[in-house]
Amino acid sequence: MRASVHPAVSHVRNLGILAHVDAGKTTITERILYVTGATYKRGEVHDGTTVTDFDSQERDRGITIFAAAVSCGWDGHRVNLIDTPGHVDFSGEVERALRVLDGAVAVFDAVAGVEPQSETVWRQAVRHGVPCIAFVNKMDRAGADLDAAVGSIRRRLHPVPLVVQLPIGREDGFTGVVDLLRLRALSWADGRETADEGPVPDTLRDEAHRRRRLLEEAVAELHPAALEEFCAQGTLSARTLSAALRDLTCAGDGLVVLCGSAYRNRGIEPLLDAVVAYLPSPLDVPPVRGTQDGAVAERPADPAAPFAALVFKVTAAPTGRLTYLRVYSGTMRKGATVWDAGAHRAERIARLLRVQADRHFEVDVAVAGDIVAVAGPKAARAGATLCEPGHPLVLEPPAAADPVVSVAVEARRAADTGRLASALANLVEEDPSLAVRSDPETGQTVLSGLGELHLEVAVEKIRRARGLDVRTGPPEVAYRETVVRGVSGLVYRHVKQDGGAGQFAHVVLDVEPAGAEGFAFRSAVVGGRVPREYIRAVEAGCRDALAEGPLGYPVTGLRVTLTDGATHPKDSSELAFRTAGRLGLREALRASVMQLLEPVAAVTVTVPSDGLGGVLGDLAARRGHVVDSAVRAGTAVVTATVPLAELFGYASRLRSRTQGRGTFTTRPAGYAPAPPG
Ligand SMILES: Nc1nc2c(ncn2[C@@H]2O[C@H](COP(=O)(O)OP(=O)(O)OP(=O)(O)O)[C@@H](O)[C@H]2O)c(=O)[nH]1
Ligand SMILES: [Mg+2]
Repeated sequence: MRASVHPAVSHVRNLGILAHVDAGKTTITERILYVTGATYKRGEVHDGTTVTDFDSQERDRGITIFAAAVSCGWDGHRVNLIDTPGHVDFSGEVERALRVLDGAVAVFDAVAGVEPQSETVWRQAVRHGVPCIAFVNKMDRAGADLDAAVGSIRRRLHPVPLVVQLPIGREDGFTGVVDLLRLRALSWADGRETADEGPVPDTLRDEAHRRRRLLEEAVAELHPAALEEFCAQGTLSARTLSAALRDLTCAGDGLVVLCGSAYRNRGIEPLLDAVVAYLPSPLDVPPVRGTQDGAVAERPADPAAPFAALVFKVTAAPTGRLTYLRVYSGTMRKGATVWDAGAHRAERIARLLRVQADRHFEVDVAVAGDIVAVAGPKAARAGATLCEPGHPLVLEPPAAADPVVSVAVEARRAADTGRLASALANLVEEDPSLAVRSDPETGQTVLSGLGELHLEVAVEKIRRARGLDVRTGPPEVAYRETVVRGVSGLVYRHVKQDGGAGQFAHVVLDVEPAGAEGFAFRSAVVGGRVPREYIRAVEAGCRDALAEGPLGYPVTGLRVTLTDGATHPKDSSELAFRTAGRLGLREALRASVMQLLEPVAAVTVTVPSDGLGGVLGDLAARRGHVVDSAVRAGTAVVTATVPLAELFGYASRLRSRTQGRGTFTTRPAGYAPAPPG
């Protein structure tokens, strides 16, 4: 790997590999590293030997969980790649990666075409304005069909596909591609590592020319300069085509489509050529924008400009903290002091590292366009901007989705409680789409995230990395109780007169339901029969009684009126009245009709409209109450209130019912009567 050579910024490509789970992103990354000479061995996902799936859980599960950065050289360019996870539970990783990338390769399965998560990551890329090219992978599989895959891309994602290759051979017999720009055949014979280039096979010549023509027409329609040449000459040169494809890609006006079989190492070199030819360099994307003293400021991707970098990832391993940065402008040197503009804190860059998955190579400088890791910063979080001390700038942090799924976590050994707390704090620091809170009512520590697998992986990480014995379970639901029918004129006398200082307090209470109001107290005592300080003591006593009602839960939704009372000249005290308030209300509640309440969440579910019936049925089975449902442009949005106790497992259920297309958000929505029993 040419780690220390610094190519010009125009010769850098920062790109992500994005797709649905299992489309072959990690395999493509692995082949890219192999083809560019960055590795000497071809690793396989199923053997657990790839460079980017280096985490022990990734190897065991055969999926990517964490976005891993690698870099390699191709045709005089440096290609910095981030292999992202495809599983929807890890979309937070994809979001953070997209924030710092200039371009992406969207991978599709040649048999399945556009899959649910391909739609999600496609939309994420569009939202971030990240230009994409497409790679239709697994052309060797039975049922692989480039045209069908392109058709589904057009239908589902709505770009204008610009197919630049024609496959040679089908399925198991897929051996190479015709490059429609140069009209040359590239083939990868079994056992050969590199492509053989030759003339287009006779059997494919007519088809290749026909498709070249289609490509020229499609490009001419989108690109004014190409249209001019096309009108003047009736055709487009390879050079014009290539330049136009680059413009169309960077502007997001067309989608260059290539194909291959990563597993068989076929089609990787042309993919790298396309990355270099069509995807933008850091200079080709708009200057990064941030705020400086409240005003919007731009920084050019220029090594001579003031330094500014965005922290997009932090790993807080016990062996040391690494901060991953995308440098947007300027130059950062080892040993420098930088400024965390959001937190108003200086940080020192002790070491600068170029990242190759789990390996790191020390370098002395990083310049605009680079993605590097640094050791030294102690507090900068994901989303922080590090910049030159004299030129503060705050860049917009990556958006984090709200956690929707929760699990209670507890150390099996009480002695581990402290270690568990610090491990959880580190988890959240590394992955801002996780959240930890301790529930004051149930006493539980609750970990929340984007899905059940997300939480399972997070907890397993603690088990493996820290050797902690952790138990998980459904979070306990915090029930309440309320008054449905109260009592009036309840008399309570608190009298203790056994010599010494006695206690005397006499109260008369009315209790009524108060709906949404938590607790209201007033006094209707006339004639000063109970002095004001004692009335306050009665109120405090009533509040004490709310901690646990006759059903065993905190009490809410009631109004208490002190209607009368009596004092004793010697034995009355605030303490006595407080006790009377507490015991009096307790007795009053026992005499009242009480109702158990459970917490409910407002759930908003978004599904393709054909999944609406299933979603409504499932919500009903969970005792959900639909508040609103609307269908627009093929998408149904349902809002319902659902008891929290019924939401455990909903994320997985919704996904399996909707083939992963359904998403939902939740927020607390108060309490509702719980069914008896
Ligand atoms: N037949 C065939 N299988 C492939 C090809 N590319 C990848 N695979 C297999 O598909 C499976 C998934 O590949 P990965 O590279 O892990 O896919 P991924 O997109 O990284 O998956 P996640 O990171 O979990 O989302 C593995 O078993 C690969 O060996 C291909 O071109 N042809
Ligand atoms: Mg992967």
